Amino acid sequence: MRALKDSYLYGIVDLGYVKPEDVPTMTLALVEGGVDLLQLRAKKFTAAEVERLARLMHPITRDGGIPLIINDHPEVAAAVGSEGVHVGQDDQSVEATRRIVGPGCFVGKSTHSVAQARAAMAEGADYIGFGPLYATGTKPDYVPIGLQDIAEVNAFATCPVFCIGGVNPERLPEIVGAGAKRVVIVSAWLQAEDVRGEVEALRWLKGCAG
Ligand code: TZP
Ligand code: MG
Repeated sequence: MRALKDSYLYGIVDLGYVKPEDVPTMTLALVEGGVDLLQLRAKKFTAAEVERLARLMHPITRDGGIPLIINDHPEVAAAVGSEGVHVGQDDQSVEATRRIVGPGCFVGKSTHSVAQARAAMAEGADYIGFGPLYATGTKPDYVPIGLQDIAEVNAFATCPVFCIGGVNPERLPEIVGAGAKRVVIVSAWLQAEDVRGEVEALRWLKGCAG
């Protein structure tokens, strides 16, 4: 199973872009393309439906040797035995989340500023998302934070930092140039004609580690 510290490309099966019936094929395409982590994000769905979808995804991610991460629903993560769970600034704390999922499940947290990144690390998050770097239709209410703080956050980071929000192949070189080591990509992959090929094309990021 891929370790967080060896993870650079993080994909999300976001039900804002993927129909429920297409979840297994999209999951397979992202896994075969070479994502290191995969999240299920289904904002408008019930916990029961999230659990059903997670149970479809989990055998595929497991066969691919990569962690499945459940957004927003620690009870679902605990029920399906996913490797990770992801919480936002308005969700329960990392500690409260850990009490639900247990020690075998890592906890990631969204952050939108340097101060929030520091706080999430102090709180014991296993990784953080940092963004949105650019304006994005996937999270339309959020103000983009730009690229200027990426290097600072990576410099003090005590856990992996995944830059998120408007990341796409055209922008990746400038994002890496600003100090990013790891990224989350949502719509650029989910809307691609050739999902596998688009993930594969960004595998070079893994070689930039160090
Ligand atoms: N958190 C911060 S930005 C974002 C989330 C979930 C959405 C990223 O999606 P996209 O389509 O890659 O901009
Ligand atoms: Mg949330």
